[in-house]
Amino acid sequence: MSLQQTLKDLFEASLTPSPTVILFGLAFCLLAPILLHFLYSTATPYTTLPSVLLLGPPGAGKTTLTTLFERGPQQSSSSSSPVAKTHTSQVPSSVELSVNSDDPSTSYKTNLDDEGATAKKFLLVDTPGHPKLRAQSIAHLTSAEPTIKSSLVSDGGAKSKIKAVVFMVDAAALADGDALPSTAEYLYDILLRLQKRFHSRNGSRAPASMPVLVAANKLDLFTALPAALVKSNLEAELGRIRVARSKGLLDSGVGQDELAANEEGDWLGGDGSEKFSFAQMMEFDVDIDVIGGSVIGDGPGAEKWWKWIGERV
Ligand SMILES: Nc1nc2c(ncn2[C@@H]2O[C@H](COP(=O)(O)OP(=O)(O)OP(=O)(O)O)[C@@H](O)[C@H]2O)c(=O)[nH]1
Ligand SMILES: [Mg+2]
Repeated sequence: MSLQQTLKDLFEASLTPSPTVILFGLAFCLLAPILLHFLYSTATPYTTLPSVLLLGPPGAGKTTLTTLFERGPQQSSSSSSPVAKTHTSQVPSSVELSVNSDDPSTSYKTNLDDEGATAKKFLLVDTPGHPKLRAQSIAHLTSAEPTIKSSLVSDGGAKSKIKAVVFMVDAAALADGDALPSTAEYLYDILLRLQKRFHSRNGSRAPASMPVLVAANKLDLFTALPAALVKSNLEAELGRIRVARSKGLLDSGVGQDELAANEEGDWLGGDGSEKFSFAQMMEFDVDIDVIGGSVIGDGPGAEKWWKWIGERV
């Protein structure tokens, strides 16, 4: 009886206009959204996954690699083909993959659930290589905190932080020289973006370093260039492009002062030396590795790339 009475009194008091009730009501209305916001915003970092951006010219094998990694765990048990038939990509797509967080060198074919290993999830974002669609893919790299927006990622609203870039090239196509200029041009634009990103860091808070893997694909073909030659050919071509671009500016009548100002932005690599090498990009926290492999056929396989990715997500 007394409990009922107290409840009744409380209820009546809460309905009677009094300063205390109004104050409580106001405080609740104002604080609840703020509290909810903080709860939500601190919880999100744990739900967004790190991502790895897969770039490269058309036909390099990006989509083939994506399907290989995606089907990896099922593939060991007698499936007919580890990779899907691909066609020219027109929109980016991403797949959720997981590496063994204790041992990144565990094969992508291993089913981590069966092994009882701790899995670390990440997104592999496959992009189209067509020149008209490149700008969109590269744009993700510019911001100080490079992120992939939700349109690429299946869970709406979330942004995913880019942890590494894989630039895939067709080592067989590079062998006949025709593909070299366009491939190097694409890589030049990517590296220049990363260099600008380094310059645009605000204050002393430098952006985290960005590892780049140049994946020399199709080494199953006997015509393919070995990884070391892919590296030196690309470096030589990148050197030519940077000289050509700065000459183009000189010829177009841009004054020396303007050129000096521009060089900050358009000259790839640190010093003014004639020869370009990937090592020069270390100055901008861009660490480049070149590793050969193959997605299909009887070649070195894709395990080394998987390990490289696993160590960086
Ligand atoms: N021989 C050989 N062929 C490969 C290898 N990887 C991919 N290919 C073939 O290369 C062709 C192009 O592969 P895709 O994965 O569609 O190329 P992509 O990089 O996604 O191309 P875009 O979507 O146009 O940017 C396909 O016919 C693949 O079968 C490889 O390791 N060796
Ligand atoms: Mg594709």
